[in-house]
Amino acid sequence: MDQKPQAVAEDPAKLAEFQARIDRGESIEPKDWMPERYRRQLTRMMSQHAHSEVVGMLPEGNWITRAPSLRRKMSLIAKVQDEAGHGLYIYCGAETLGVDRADLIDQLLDGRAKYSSIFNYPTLSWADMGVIGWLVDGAAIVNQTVLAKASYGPYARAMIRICKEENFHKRQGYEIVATLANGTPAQKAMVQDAVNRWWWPSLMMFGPSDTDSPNSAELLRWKVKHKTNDELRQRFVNLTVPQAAAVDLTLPDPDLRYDEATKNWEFGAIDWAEFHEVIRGNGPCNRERLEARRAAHENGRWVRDAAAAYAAKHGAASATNAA
Ligand code: BYC
Repeated sequence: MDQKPQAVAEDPAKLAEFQARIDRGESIEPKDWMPERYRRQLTRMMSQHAHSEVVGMLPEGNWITRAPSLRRKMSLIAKVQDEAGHGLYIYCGAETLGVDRADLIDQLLDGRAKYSSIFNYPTLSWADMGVIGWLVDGAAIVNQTVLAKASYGPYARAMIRICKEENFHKRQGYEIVATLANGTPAQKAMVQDAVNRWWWPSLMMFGPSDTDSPNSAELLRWKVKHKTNDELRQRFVNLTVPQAAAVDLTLPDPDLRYDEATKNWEFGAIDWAEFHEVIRGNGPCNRERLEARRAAHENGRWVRDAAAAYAAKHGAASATNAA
């Protein structure tokens, strides 16, 4: 995204006061003074997050017409609709930083902005709907529960509501997984295959390892992040291993083992070359996802135009009535 670090000379006294507010655990609100770099980091993170929610509708939206029952279809529609809502809350939150949502969306559509790597993988079977809810929303909850304490008020408040909805998403996913895992041998094989494909990309959602995460130190100092990428990834693995065992599914990692000393599930090496390829735009579905978003944006143009015309007319009418 076009938010690269640039040196902005800040008043040292204001900077010190800002850091003191952060250190006291105060919430930073839109009209408060903030360093330009804080504003840019928040804009980068929140816009990427909003884009991820909206692009994240595509892999699951793909299965709405093929849900195996009315109940499953209703849940999936509700979930995908929730993701649209999450995108809207976070775009609204990002706008409090003084950016225009239309510009952020342009950055997504012309390929300048990032969105979560996870949504560049294909959804090949119905079991993927269960596994996305369980693993992808599960990973998102681990990350977002901590972001709900982020120092920027509008972001933290959006996360509180979003996490409540993500919990429903995770449950609906795990229920699908448990049903298939207890089903016929073919259903069990289908869900195991989905777990095998989604496990490693889910671990990549937490971002590069701490030794290779250029933004973490600053975000931790400003208490946007409260935990590092590796700490959150470890927490997710620790929570998920017993959930897999409970439904008799295996995780595709021969190095997975419990360490009594640390009380952590140690896991094998992540393929960072794959992660970097995906975030460079070369994942299995990057092109398809952006094309689908561009088409949706173009097809929605008449709605935006109609809303703008209505607002202009309505605004003109209220101005006349008030006069
Ligand atoms: N994918 O310095 P780092 C959902 C980038 S949607 C792509 O560690 P940071 C859901 C990173 O942006 C949930 N890019 O960065 C929706 C940076 O690049 P730039 C989405 C990634 O910010 C529908 C570079 O790598 N959640 O739940 O300290 C259906 C270096 O990284 C990724 C969020 O967006 C990635 N996975 O930490 C179902 C959470 N990881 O910008 C579910 C909000 C890293 O410098 N974001 N990069 O060019 C965050 O918590 C943090 O931004 C991250 C990265 C942990 C993702």
